[in-house]
Amino acid sequence: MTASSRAAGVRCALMRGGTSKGALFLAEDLPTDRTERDALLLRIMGSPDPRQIDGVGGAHPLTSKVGVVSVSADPEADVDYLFLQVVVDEPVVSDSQTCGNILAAAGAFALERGLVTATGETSDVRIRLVNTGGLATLRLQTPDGAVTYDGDAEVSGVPGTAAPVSIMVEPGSAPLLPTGNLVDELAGVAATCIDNGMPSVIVRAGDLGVSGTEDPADLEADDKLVARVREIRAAAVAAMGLDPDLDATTVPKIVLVAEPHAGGSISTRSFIPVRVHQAVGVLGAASIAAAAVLPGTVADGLAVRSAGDRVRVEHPTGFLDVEIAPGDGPDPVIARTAVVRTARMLFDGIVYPGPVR
Ligand code: NQM
Repeated sequence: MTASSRAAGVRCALMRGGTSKGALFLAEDLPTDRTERDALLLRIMGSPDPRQIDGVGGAHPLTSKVGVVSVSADPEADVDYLFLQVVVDEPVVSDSQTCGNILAAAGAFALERGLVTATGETSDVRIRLVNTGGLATLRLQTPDGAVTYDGDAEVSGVPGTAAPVSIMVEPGSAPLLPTGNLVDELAGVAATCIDNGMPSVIVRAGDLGVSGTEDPADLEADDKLVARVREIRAAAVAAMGLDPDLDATTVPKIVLVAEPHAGGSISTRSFIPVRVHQAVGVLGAASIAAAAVLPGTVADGLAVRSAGDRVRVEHPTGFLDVEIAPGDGPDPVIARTAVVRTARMLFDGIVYPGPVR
C-alpha cells in the first residue's frame, strides 16, 4: 500500500537568482522529449492558472522561471544552462530568451549538485548559455570547499545582503544591432533595437507620453500605452528577425528610458514584454547599458556617463550597475560586460507535479 497517490516527484531546487526566483533542475532529471518536458514543467509551476495556485510558480513572470543545468560537452564551458520561461497564464514554455538573474543561481546550483568542484576561497564556473550560444564566467564565494550564500553584497530589490556572484558575459552569436541600424522608426516611434545578451527595443519614455519613472502597476494599467508597446513589439519582431508569434515568445523586451532621476546613468521601465519588470533583467540591463554607451542611439543624450566603465541603470526598485566597455574600432561593438548579483538556495527537494488536466 502506498502512503499517497501523488504523481512521481522530480528532484528540484527552488532558488533566488538576483531579483528573480526559479526552479532549477539537472537535465537528467527531466524528460528529454521537449513536449513531455514542457508539459511536466507547466504542471510543476501551476500554469496556465493566473495564480499558479496548484504549482510552485509565483504568479509573475519573474517568479515563473526554470533553469536546466548539465555538464557541458563544450571545452570552453563547465556546464550548460538552458533557461525556460514558463508563461504564467498560458500553456506556454518559451526558450526564446536566456535570463541573467537565474544564471546567478545556475552557478551555485552546479556546485551544489557536484557538476563542478570548488577550487579555493572563490571558484569560477564557466557556463554556456544554451538559449543564445553566449558564454558567461561566474565567480562564486566558496570558502571551506562549498558555495556560501552569506555575504555583504547588496542587490536593489532584494532585502539584506548576500554573497556576491560576479558575472562576466561574453557576447553570443546574435549581432549587437539586429537591424543593422542605431535607430529605426517602429510603429511611428524612434527606437534602438539592441542585443547585448537580451533582444531589447529602447524607446524614449517621453515619445510615448510617459515620464519613465511611473510605478510598474500604473504603466500596466495604461491601456493606451500597453497597446502602443504591443504595436512597437510587432514592428520590432519583423525588423529584428524574431519569432512573429507575440504570444509564444518573450522577446524582445520594450524598454522605456528617460534621464536619470536618482543619481544613476539612465532611468528605465522594462516591459518583459507584457508585465512591467519590478527591477530590470541582468542582460536586459547589459543591453540598455550598451545603448547608453554607443553614440547615436535613442539613449544618447539622455544617459549620463559616470567615471570609468560603469553604467548605473535605474529601475523601479533601485539600480543595477553594469561594467561595460565598447570596442576600440569604428564598428559599434561591446568588448566587455560584467555585473554583480547574489543568489540563494531556498528549497532543495522533490517537487510533485499537479495532475494532467
Ligand atoms: O535580462 C526578466 C529577470 C529577467 C531576465 C525578463 C533577466 C535578464 O529579471 O538577464 O534576468 O526580462 O524576462 O529575471
